[in-house]
This record gives sequence, structure tokens and C-alpha cells, in this order.
Amino acid sequence: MALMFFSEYDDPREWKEHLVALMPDLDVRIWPDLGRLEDIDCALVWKHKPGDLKRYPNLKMIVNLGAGVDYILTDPDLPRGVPIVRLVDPYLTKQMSDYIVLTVLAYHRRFPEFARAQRERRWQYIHPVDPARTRVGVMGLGVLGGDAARRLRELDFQVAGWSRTPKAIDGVASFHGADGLMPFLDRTDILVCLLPRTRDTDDLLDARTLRALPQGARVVNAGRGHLIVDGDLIAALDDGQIAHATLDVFRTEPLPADHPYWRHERVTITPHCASVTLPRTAAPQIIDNLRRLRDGRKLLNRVDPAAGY
Ligand code: NDP
Ligand code: OXD
Repeated sequence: MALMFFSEYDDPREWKEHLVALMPDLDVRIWPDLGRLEDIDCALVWKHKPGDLKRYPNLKMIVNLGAGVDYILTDPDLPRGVPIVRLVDPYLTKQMSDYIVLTVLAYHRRFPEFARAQRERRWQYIHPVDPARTRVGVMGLGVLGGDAARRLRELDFQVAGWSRTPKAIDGVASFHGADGLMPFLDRTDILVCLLPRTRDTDDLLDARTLRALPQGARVVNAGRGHLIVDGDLIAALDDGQIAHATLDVFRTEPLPADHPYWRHERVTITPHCASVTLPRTAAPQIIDNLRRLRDGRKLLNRVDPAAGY
């Protein structure tokens, strides 16, 4: 089997090494040195060049080198009928939950307020509170949101989640669908956003939904930047409705130098690094899917292009 690799963000040699270690006869070709395009059975891509994937007449599977498939699905020239699978990398999941736990604990232990007090040389004592009194709400209870919710529950926070369909996670209250959104926001002191970008989630956090949170709520978004209406979040931060936002993802990346988020004292920015896919931990499932493809078995982690995730 021949696999073509394209990513401007990842080291192709490292990927090749891990893939070939598991399937020695796999013919890994690194874009643009692809030889005969007719040979390519599978494409492993992150932020590929739009239109490129229709150049391979015998392509049988597209592997999105990451969890979010919003970028790949925007390509109007995706070859019809070729299944798209995404990566569900155990290390990426753990790393994301670490980022969420770190941020939620920082909010819970009031680190943003202490940083501000330090800049002003103020001794500002804030008595720590019981985590069981802090209500965390996780938007998106899929692979990443589900794991983050479990990890937060282990820390004794009151955890709820919101998803499209109901979920049963021990100790985590489940809200779902349009009807569940407002009650979910109403009970959420710290909002964790781990939704995919789809036509239904674009602009979900706007003036109306941000106002549905209790006054002084904190937000962390590691899903996609398009989930938030930036102007509405800035207005909510300015009037105290939202006390702080930690943002890892943005509508435009890199975040433009003149964006108001950079200078906002209640915003913490990380440069889309909450979590990354590692070749070592992600290669086994790519090989598993290649074997499934070869044997005509059901593929794992298949994307539903109609749903957008
Ligand atoms: P999953 O597909 O496993 O989970 C998505 C979750 O979102 C599901 O629970 C789904 O509900 C829910 N959802 C989707 N649409 C809606 C909707 N309209 N209303 C309510 N809930 C909805 O994705 P992952 O957990 O693997 O990843 C989530 C996102 O995280 C990725 O799409 C990507 O954008 C982002 N990401 C960010 C990274 C970073 O470094 N910042 C790294 C990796 C991913 P249901 O379960 O009912 O279908
Ligand atoms: C992903 C990401 O979706 O890194 O994997 O954002």
C-alpha cells in the first residue's frame, strides 16, 4: 500500500519512521515527491492544499492528521465517496485534559486575580473554596470533552456537559440539544469549550449565550475560534459578565498583532498548543485503519461530513 503524507506542521521523517515500524511494507511518500499518483491508496494530511486530494485516482482513505476536521471539510474539491477518518490519539486526549485541568484549577485557585494584584503590588487574600461548590460545564462531551469531564470530576468539581445527544458519564450531569443549552449555561461558573467547528456551532457563544452564564463566569476555549463571537466576548469581559477568558484557538491564526485580545488584561492567550498529535501514539490506529481498509473491514473514527465532525 502507498500512503502520501502532507503537513507543513509535522516532521514527515518521524511519521514515516513510526508508520513503517508497524507496517514494514508500507510505501510512505512525502509530498511533493510522490512518484506515480495512481499508486497512492491513502492520504495522511493536515491542512492540505485545497484541490490536491482529487489528484489521486485510486485514493481509498483520507486520514486527517488531527482531531478537528473543520479544515479538511472546507475543501470543495474533496474526492466524492472516499472515506475520511480522523485521529483519536490517547496522548492528545491526555494532553488536552491536562490543559483543561490546569486552566480550571488556575481559575478555581484565583491565579488571574493574584497575577493582577501582583502587578499592582497589592496583597489580595482570597480564601480558597471547596471545589464541590464550583460548577464546571464542558461543551462537547466527545473524546476530548468526555475525558476532561472525568478528570475534573476526580478533582471534586461539580461537572456537567452539553452535547448533541445525551451522555452517561459517572458523576457528570448531561444536558443536550438546543433545549439543554440555557439550563446548562445557567449552572456553569467555569465554561470549558471543546466543541468541533460545524455550521451549528459557529458563533454559539455570543452576547445572548454569554449572558446566560452566571455573572463573573470564566471561560476556556480550546475547541475552535469560530465558536465565539469575539466582539461579544470582549464586551462581556469589559462589563464584568465574564471575569476571564483563556483562549487557545482563534478565527484567524496566528492571531493578528492588532487584535484586542492581545492587550486585554482579562484574557490569557496560548497559541493553539493545548494539545498535539504524536506520531508514536497515533501511528498504531493509522496502521489499524490501513489493515481494515485492506481487509474490507469497518474503518475506525470515521468522520460524518454531513454532521461536520
Ligand atoms: P468529538 O467528535 O469526539 O466530540 C465532539 C463533541 O461535540 C460530541 O460530544 C458532540 O455531541 C458535540 N457536538 C457537536 N456538535 C454539537 C452541537 N451542535 N451541539 C451540541 N454538541 C455538539 O471531537 P473531539 O472531542 O475529539 O474534539 C473536539 C474538538 O477539539 C475538535 O473538533 C477540534 O476542533 C478541537 N481540538 C483542539 C485542539 C487544540 O490543540 N486546541 C486539539 C485537538 C482538537 P455528540 O456526542 O452528541 O455527537
Ligand atoms: C486538532 C488540532 O484538531 O490540533 O487536532 O487542533
